[in-house]
Amino acid sequence: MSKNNWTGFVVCVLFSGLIHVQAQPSNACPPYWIHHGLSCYSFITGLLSDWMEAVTFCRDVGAEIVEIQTNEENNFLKNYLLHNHKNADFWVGATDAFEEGHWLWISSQQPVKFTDWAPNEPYQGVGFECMTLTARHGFRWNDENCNHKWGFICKKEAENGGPIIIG
Ligand SMILES: [Ca+2]
Ligand SMILES: [Ca+2]
Repeated sequence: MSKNNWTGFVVCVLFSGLIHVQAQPSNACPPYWIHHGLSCYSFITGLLSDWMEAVTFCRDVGAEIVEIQTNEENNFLKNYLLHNHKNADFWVGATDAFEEGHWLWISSQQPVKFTDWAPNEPYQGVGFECMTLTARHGFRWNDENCNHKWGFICKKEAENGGPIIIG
């Protein structure tokens, strides 16, 4: 690498770092919400709720119960729970209450496409219409009786979460 190329490389790396820092502003999420990608997440553990209460709570705070769209987002949630809340299950926003076996994300009404069901799940069928991330299987997915009381995860868009173009 010539001296000029090397200088360009260093400047490029520094510039990338600058963009990365500015794409994650500290005010993107409210206090106690976790910023990841373009979203903010709140892991509610102090208010054990049935699934419908969890849906309502998230809407009341201007969010939605979490909808998991990608493997990358799913891994973020699993890793966060494994490091911070490893002994309890958490409600997420999918249900097959409308048609047994047809799982929908409640916030967007879209069918669940990407999946990460735990071994032998979904298992119980009728009467088990709501989804948890289950601690028993490293926070992979489980169909659960909607009346159980668990913590839950709310999600909303981050403020200024998109990349900022400099220059
Ligand atoms: Ca079911
Ligand atoms: Ca199950």
